[in-house]
Amino acid sequence: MADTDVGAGYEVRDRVAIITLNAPPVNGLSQALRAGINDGLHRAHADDGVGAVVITGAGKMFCGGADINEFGSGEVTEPDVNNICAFMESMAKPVVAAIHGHALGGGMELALGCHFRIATKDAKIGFPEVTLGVLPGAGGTQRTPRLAGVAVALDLILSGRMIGAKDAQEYGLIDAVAQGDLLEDAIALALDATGRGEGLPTAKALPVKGADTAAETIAAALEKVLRRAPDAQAPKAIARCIEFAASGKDFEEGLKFERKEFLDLMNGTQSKALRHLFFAEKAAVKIPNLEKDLPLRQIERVGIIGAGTMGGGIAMNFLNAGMPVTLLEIAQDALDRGIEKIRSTYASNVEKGRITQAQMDTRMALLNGSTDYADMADRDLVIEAVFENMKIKQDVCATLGEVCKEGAIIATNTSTLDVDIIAEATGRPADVLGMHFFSPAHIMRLLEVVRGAKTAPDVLATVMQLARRINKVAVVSGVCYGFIGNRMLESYLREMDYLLMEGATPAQLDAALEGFGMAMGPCRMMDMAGIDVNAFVLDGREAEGALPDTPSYRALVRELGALGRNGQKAGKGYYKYDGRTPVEDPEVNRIAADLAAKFGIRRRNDITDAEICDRLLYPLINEGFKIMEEGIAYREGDIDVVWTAGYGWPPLTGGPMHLAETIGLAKLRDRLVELGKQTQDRFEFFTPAPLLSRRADEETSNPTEKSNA
Ligand code: T1G
Repeated sequence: MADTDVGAGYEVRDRVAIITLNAPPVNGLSQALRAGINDGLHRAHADDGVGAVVITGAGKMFCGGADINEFGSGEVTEPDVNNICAFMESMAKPVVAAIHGHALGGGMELALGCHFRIATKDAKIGFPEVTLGVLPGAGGTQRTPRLAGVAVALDLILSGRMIGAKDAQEYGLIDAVAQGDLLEDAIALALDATGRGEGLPTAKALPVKGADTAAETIAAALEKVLRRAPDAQAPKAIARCIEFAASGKDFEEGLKFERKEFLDLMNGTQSKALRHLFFAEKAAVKIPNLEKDLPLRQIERVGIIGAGTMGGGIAMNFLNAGMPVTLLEIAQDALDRGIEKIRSTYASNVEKGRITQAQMDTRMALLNGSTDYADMADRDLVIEAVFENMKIKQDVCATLGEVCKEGAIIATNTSTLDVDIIAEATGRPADVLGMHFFSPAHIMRLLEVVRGAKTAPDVLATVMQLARRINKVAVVSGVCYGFIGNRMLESYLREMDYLLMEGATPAQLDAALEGFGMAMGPCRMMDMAGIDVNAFVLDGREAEGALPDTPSYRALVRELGALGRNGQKAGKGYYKYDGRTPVEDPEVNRIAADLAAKFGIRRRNDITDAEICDRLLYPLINEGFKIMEEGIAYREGDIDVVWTAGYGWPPLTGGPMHLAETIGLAKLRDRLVELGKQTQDRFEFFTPAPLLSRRADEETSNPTEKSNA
C-alpha cells in the first residue's frame, strides 16, 4: 500500500498476515481505517495459508485513538471497534498487537481485543477519552478491569494519563516488551501461539479483578476526581461502566451499557467543549498566511534580563528544556538573589519528588549569571523581564538592540505596555515581539506571543515553535492594552468592584464565580496577584487618560491599594488573611459602602449569584468579540485557549467564546442590553460589540445552523 493511502496495509510473511494501520499522522481510527482493518482480519481468517495475524501501525505510533473529527456526526459508524474486537476474539488464529509510539483510546481498545499485545520499551499507552469529555466507548471500561483490575482501570480511565510499557506489562495490559525488532518479535509471538485454537486468551473471558471491593474502590476514586470538577459528567459515567463490569453481568451487556453512556457523553455539551479546546490548542500554534516551509531561526542559547520573580521563572522554562541561559542583572546582589531563588525552587521540587537531584544539577549547570550586557552578544534569544516601566524597558531594549548579534530575537515580557514602542527602541523592530508569560512563569502553561507591527514572520513562527519546546500553550496576540487575556480581564474586574460598592461581598462574588467553575474567584485572585500591581497599572492608565472619565472607575481596588491592603502578601486585601486562609473582613464592606456614598452608587441587598456571573462574564465575552473585530486574535478558539490555559476558566464550558455559542449569541446580546439599562450604562460598558450584534442577527435568521453546532 502506498504511504499516501489511508487504510490498512496487508501482507503475509511466514504464514503471518500483517495488517498495518496507515492513516497519518496518528493512525486515527476513521471509518475508512476501521473498514480496512476489518477487511484484513476477514481476509486472514479465510486464508488457509495464514496461521496468525499481527496488527501494527505505520509511522510514529500504533494508533492515537478514534478520529475525533468523526464525533460531530453524533453516531459511531460500522464497522466500529467493538465489531472488530468481537471478530478477533472469535478467531481461532492468534491476533497480536505490535505497539510502538502511542496506543491511546480506541487504539488501545483495539489492542485489548487482540489475543496478545507486545510493545516497544518506550511505547506509551492510555485512555485519554476523559480529557475529551467521553469514555473508552469500544470495550475499554469492560476489558481493562478484567485484565488489570478495578483499581488500575479506574486510575487510568479517570485520569487519562499515559503509562509506559513496563507498567502496562505489570498491570497485565500487555504480554511482552519487545527485546529486538518489534515486528519480528510480534511475528514470533504469533507463530508460537498458533495451534492453540480454542485456547487463545481473550480479555472478555476473564473475571473482573477486585470485583468484590469494587463499590468502595469506585466511590473513593470518583470522590477524588469530582472534588476538582464536581459537574464533570464523564467521570461519573466511567464509574458506572466499571461498576457494571464488576457486577458480574454479561460482557456483551456491558458493551451495550458502555456504548450508551459513550454516546450520551459524545453528544453532550461538555464533550463538545473539550473537543473544541483540543483542536483550538492545536490550531493556536498556526499562523495564518505564513509562507510554507519558512526557515526558522535557530534558538539554543537564551538570555534573560532581570532576575526577579518573572525573570527567574522564565529562565526555568528554558533550563527545564535543556537550554543554556544567561541571567543578567545590573547589581550583583540582585543577581545572586535571583539565582538562589531558582536553586531553592528546584530544591523544593526535588524534595517533593517532582524532579530528581540529577535533573536539578543538570538544569543549574545550564544557568549562569552576568552583570555585563556584553554577555548577551552570543544569545539567540533575549527576553527582558525588567520593571513594568516604559522608560526602563526602552533603555534596556536600546542596549539589547546594540549588543545582540544579527538574527537574534529580542522579546519583551511586558504585560501592559505597547510592544511596538518597545520594539522601536531596539532599532531592529523586525527582530522583536512580546512573550507574555503568566506568573508563576515556570508553572502557568499560557504564553501570549505578541506580534508587533514590524515583527518579521520568521520571528513569530520561530517563537511559536519554541513555545512547544518549553511546554507552553502559545497564542498570538496583536498589540493592544492587555493583549487578549488582561484586556478581557479588565471588564471582569471593573464589574467586580462595582458590585462590591453596590453591596455584594468578596465571599459572595468568589462563591458565585467558583460555582460557575472558575478555578479561583476574582477577589481571591486579586489578593493572590497583588492589589498594588493592579492599582499601579490603573494609575498609569489614568495618567495616560486611558480610563473612563469617572472617579468611581475601579475606585475600590485603588482605595485598598492606597490603604496598603495589597493582598495576601500584605496579610489583607479584599480579605484579611490567617496565614494563607482568606477570612471575610467587614472593613472591606465599610470601605465599599463609603465609596458608594461618595459616588452616589445605590446599595442593594438583592444581588444574586446569577447577576454576579452575568455582570462579570458577559462583558468579558463581549470584549472578546471586540478583540476579534480588531484582529487582535486570529480565532475565537485562541481566546478560549487563553482563558482556559491562563486564567482558570472551566474547560468544561470550552472557554468564553465557545460558551457564548452555547448560551446563544442573541441571548447574550439581549442580556448585555438589559444589564446596560439596569446600570444606567453611561460608559457603554454593556453595549454589545458590533460583531456580536451581527452574529446574533445571523443566528436569529439561521436558527438551524446554530442547533447543529
Ligand atoms: N483524532 C483526530 N485528529 C487527531 C487525533 C485524533 N484522535 N489525535 C491527533 N490528531 C491530530 C492533531 O489535531 C494534529 O492535527 C495532528 O493529529 C498531530 O497531532 C473509541 C472514543 C496522539 C499523542 O485523545 O494525544 O479513542 O494540527 O500535534 O504531538 O473509545 O495527538 O496537524 O492538523 O498532537 O505527535 C482518544 C489525542 C480519542 C489522542 C500525538 N485519543 N491525540 O501527539 O501530534 S477518543 C486521544 C494526542 C477515542 C475510543 C474513544 C496526540 C498524540 P494538525 P499532534 P503529537
